[in-house]
Amino acid sequence: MLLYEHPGSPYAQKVKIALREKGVAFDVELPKSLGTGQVDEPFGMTNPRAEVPVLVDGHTSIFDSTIIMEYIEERWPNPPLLPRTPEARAAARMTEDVCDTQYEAVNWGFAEVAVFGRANGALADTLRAAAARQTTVIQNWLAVRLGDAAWFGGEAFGWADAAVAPMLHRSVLYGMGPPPGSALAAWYERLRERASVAITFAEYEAASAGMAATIERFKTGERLREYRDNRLEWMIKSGGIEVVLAGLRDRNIRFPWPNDR
Ligand SMILES: N[C@@H](CCC(=O)N[C@@H](CS)C(=O)NCC(=O)O)C(=O)O
Repeated sequence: MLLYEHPGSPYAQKVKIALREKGVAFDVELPKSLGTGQVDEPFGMTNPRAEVPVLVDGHTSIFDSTIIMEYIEERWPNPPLLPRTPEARAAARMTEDVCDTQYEAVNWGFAEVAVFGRANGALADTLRAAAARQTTVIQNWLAVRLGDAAWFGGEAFGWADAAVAPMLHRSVLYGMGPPPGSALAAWYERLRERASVAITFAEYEAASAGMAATIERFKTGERLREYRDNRLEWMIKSGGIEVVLAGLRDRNIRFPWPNDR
């Protein structure tokens, strides 16, 4: 079992938490071409979008973290991560979908400013403030879904917890965590204690230490940030269309496959 990944990818983190919950052993590989959009090495052949994660299981390779989650659940049913009833399963999938689309885009947009330095001055303030407001909206939505349960699916850790984990963790690292003393903050404390999560977060933190060189590559255009669907939408709706235009001018962003650039 091989997982093409980047330890910082929240989608890869979700999948690693699921594999670890199931007790499935796997190797990890960081594709050399990640961030270029190139599809001409073994990794690229597995995903025309040139995105991680990709799970390779023998002759089968699967891209997109949600499809990988489905595969993991079907291939290793025990312990189950999805709850039993159709209603609860749909609820878990909706939580995952919001995390993968709207929530991830907010964290990504914040990082474009705070980590990758794509905006300064008033524009940076606007984008940071938008990220903070939207984070609160999404965390309030999550707090209602969690209620007073231990986990998003009720008594047992599961699918939705694995999906929320990397997103909320990123918010905390960016200083936008849930209010102290809230049920969501207590969930986060419980979450961090879980072995599957603790290892995955530790790998992310270890990789973050070497980020400076990577950030430079994205400035020079040696690497191209992928401005895709929800991320592109976030930048525009939050007031950052100038960031997109500058990225096109400086040729250090890319749009998703298929494209001519
Ligand atoms: N919908 C995909 C999104 C995956 C994705 O966007 N991965 C990012 C890393 S977080 C990536 O590999 N980007 C490639 C790039 O930036 O060139 C999934 O759920 O797996």
